[in-house]
Amino acid sequence: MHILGNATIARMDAESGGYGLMEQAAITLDGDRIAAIGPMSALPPGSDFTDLGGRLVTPGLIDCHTHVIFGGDRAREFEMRLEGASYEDIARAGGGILSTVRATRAADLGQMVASALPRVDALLAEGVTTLEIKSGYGLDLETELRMLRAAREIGRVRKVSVVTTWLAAHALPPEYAADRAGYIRDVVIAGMDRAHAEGLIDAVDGFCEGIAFSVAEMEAIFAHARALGLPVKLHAEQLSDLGGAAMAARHGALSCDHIEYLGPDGVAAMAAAGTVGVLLPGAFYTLRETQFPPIAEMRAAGVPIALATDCNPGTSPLTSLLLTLNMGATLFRLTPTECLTGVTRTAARALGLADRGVLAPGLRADLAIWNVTHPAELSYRIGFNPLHARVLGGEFV
Ligand code: DI6
Ligand code: FE
Repeated sequence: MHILGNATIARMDAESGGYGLMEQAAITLDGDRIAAIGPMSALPPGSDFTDLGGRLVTPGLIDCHTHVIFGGDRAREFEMRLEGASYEDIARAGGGILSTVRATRAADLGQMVASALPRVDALLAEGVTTLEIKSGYGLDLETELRMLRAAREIGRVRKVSVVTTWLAAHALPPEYAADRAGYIRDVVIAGMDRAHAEGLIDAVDGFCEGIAFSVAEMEAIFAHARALGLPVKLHAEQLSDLGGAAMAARHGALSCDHIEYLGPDGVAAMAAAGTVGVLLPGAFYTLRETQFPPIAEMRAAGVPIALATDCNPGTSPLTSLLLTLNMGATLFRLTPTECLTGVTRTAARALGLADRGVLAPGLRADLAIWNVTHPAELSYRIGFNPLHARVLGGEFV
């Protein structure tokens, strides 16, 4: 048993509906689990005692939507846009998502891991203990599989739990431009079978948009995923309201992500299914989007709200979950309680993980310990990292 005492503990439990704050408290760890949480006065001082000096303890943070593995970068494209180039100019110069696909295909597994690690390390340095990583920049069978193997490898070489998502339905590669059905059959479905057989897939995702895959195409992909017993989630209503979120909710989706253009039917369907709405303020900011996600409607209907970085080279080159909290508050007017809940309890739910995201006896001992006294400070500051330490599965890292 290891007791962490003299702490302010934000349990983030559903019962409190907020931070579930306890001052002058202690948390007892037993192996990789939380054994007890209570007032200092009630806990007998154990042999293994760490005095946290009044620091704040929260659940380890969870980034539930990232594309952190990719080849190359798009900085030059960013520069060209600011110098006045159009999207077409950039495409002609070899830019856009297909430039990332070319660079990702050219990377072997070691290169994929090595180029992702600085981004992963930036997230871990801010208290992340669970990280979702998607495929989707290979768009051929071997590269999509390699991306998920690289994701698993990141979970071995770093102290973090990695959750993998099959996102072969991200874009149509040029070699299949005239054969959408062929791509879905040969890569999205055949690859899903192979990756699943290798134990590489924790969930299946897709980009449902005019420029990507239709609601009908995604529905067929989801039917296959569900037949394999895999949970689904969707990039939905990011640029337009196609009705993807309602379809995903009918398939029991864990989450629908982006959802700036989500309409009333989508909100109702997500509420009925208990589907989490994952808001991605980094993409909203980068694209200078003006359409806000329907947050008041989601609150009224009881759709749980999560926040994530969407770390990707095109629309959200963001590797800070703390800045994401601040953007959630400042851009979306979420309360600091909603922001922190969105990267703990609700983010865990968006990944289908019932053993974390909350501090309670029996759950995983994944903690973030902060040099602040009140949790609102985590959303309030801009570009400041007050992390003192992370605890992953009961181990200080
Ligand atoms: N939504 C996005 O904003 C990114 N992918 C997605 O599904 C864009 C990806 C890129 O431009 O690299
Ligand atoms: Fe995304």
